[in-house]
Amino acid sequence: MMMQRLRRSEEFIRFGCESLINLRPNKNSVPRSVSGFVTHYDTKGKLFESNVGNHYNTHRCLGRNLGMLQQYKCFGSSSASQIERKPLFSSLDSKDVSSFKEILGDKNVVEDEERLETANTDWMKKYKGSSKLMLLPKNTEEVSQILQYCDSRRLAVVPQGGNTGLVGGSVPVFDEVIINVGLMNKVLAFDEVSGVLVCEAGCILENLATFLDTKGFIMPLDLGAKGSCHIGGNVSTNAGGLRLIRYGSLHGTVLAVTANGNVLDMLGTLRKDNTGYDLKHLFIGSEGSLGIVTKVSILTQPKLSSVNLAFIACKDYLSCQKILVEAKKNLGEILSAFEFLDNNSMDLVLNHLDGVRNPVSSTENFYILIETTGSDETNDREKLEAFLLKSLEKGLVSDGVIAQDINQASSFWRIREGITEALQKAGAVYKYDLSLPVEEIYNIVNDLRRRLGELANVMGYGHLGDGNLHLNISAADYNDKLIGLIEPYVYEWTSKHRGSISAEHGLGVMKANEIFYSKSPETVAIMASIKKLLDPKGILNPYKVLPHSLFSH
Ligand code: FAD
Ligand code: 2HG
Ligand code: ZN
Repeated sequence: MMMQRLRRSEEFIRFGCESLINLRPNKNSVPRSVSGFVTHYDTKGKLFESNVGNHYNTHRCLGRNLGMLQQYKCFGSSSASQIERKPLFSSLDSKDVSSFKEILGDKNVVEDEERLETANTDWMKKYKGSSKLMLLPKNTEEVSQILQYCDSRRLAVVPQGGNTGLVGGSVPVFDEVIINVGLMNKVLAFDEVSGVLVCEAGCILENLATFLDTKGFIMPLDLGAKGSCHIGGNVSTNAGGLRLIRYGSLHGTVLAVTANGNVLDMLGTLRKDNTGYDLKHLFIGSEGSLGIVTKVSILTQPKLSSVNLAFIACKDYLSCQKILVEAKKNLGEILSAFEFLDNNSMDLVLNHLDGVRNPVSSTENFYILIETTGSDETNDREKLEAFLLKSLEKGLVSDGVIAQDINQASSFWRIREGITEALQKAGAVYKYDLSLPVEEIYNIVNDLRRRLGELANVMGYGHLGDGNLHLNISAADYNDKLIGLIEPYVYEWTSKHRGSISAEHGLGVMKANEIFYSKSPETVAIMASIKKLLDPKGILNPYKVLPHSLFSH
């Protein structure tokens, strides 16, 4: 009877698919042309020009360098709204530029204003520094030489990858020298027996995926920014993404990184190596505050022949939770993604992205994407179908479709992966990336909705299978009233429920001062000691990750 119901509704469609994974939106899904705004301040820190993009006229950005005042106002941060440029850092002079040219050659020392404008501005166009120099090293040795020089002159630096970070970590706060590793983009080795890939840090994630595809392998991580982000940036942020539920975090998959100042060569390809402390883990997720990752060795996975993707609708959050529990039990060995979005997120995508439509016929409160990856086409497909039928029978699912070809699968993924882009287009966005117990995840969305009322549109979506909520608040503009209602409320709420205020995006400049909501003072003190050990002069990505007050000298 249930099968008849499905056939009648024509919602669940049988399909066999060789490899959807390759045909997910594979063009750069990171638009570089998101309309933004630029706000300038005069030397007294007074706003004198607010420009650009339609609805942004009255906006202020979350982070801004206040010119000669050498202060940085963070509207997005409740506890420390002003950051001072540390006077102990030197200012760049012409001798420095000449020295860098000697190391890198003229071409790779960038002073061009237009290129610097781009490199100084983050993907969201919220954070903007005023660096006068970008360096483009070509190998580890050059990175080492640059860092040694900067250290000797006490010039602050910002390591930069694809600049897709969402917490203001990849751009300068003041005049830090940008070190972009984009020219270090070679695949160095691939072992088809072990699946270990060794490559330079500046390889674009999607290029690595394309390379591996020719070898019959896949990367263990995948994210919406894959067309721009670098593997070095991924390692440095410990990026999570869409497949963490299946392949685990980069702490498990990255075998070694090489970090600089002094060259720490930890580029092993062994899966097992218990000779003392495993220092590479310090560089995974340290957001460029301890060293520059120049090479990565990563365990990749064989590409399996059967990938299936379902897009389903649910009435309530409790049903989403139950489906997750059931999916882990019934699809465990083939489950490769479990993502969710609420109806506000769906509406946003439908309103702001071209060519997107809701694949299910009815509007519901929640939508879930379930992807399976396995090696038995018939069995895997039947398994997923049976699972969905059972969920429908139990009343957990109200509607759903299984992609019947690669284009459909791409269009389903486009909805989930397109939310960040749609948010950018919608106006000002306040972004929170939280880990919470799964049963609590939607309570914070509801609480915040009640708290903000008509002032803003609150969206909840994310990696439900990993307990990771992306809480996004979309509003007409950035304003102090709204931020005062959101922060520290969101951080306190998260802390009370023993969650993390940064599940996968890092702390950057946005949350450096908020670390205590998720880490004890003792833990932070040890982190600060490690920072002092590896970066005694504090030149690597200052003002990021750790509270500014810890590094006043
Ligand atoms: P950047 O943004 O350039 O830098 C990020 C941080 O790493 C900075 O602190 C920088 O200083 C440091 N860094 C960069 N390269 C190096 C290096 N070689 N050595 C040392 N430090 C370095 N993130 C997720 O976790 N999951 C997602 O699903 C996800 N989806 C996204 C979707 C979109 C549309 C966008 C725009 C972003 C998304 N992100 C996601 C955030 C971002 O893409 C990731 O954090 C990514 O790992 C950043 O890589 P990047 O090369 O762009 O690094
Ligand atoms: C995602 O999962 C990314 O889509 C971005 O981590 C989340 O925009 C966001 O808040
Ligand atoms: Zn995410």
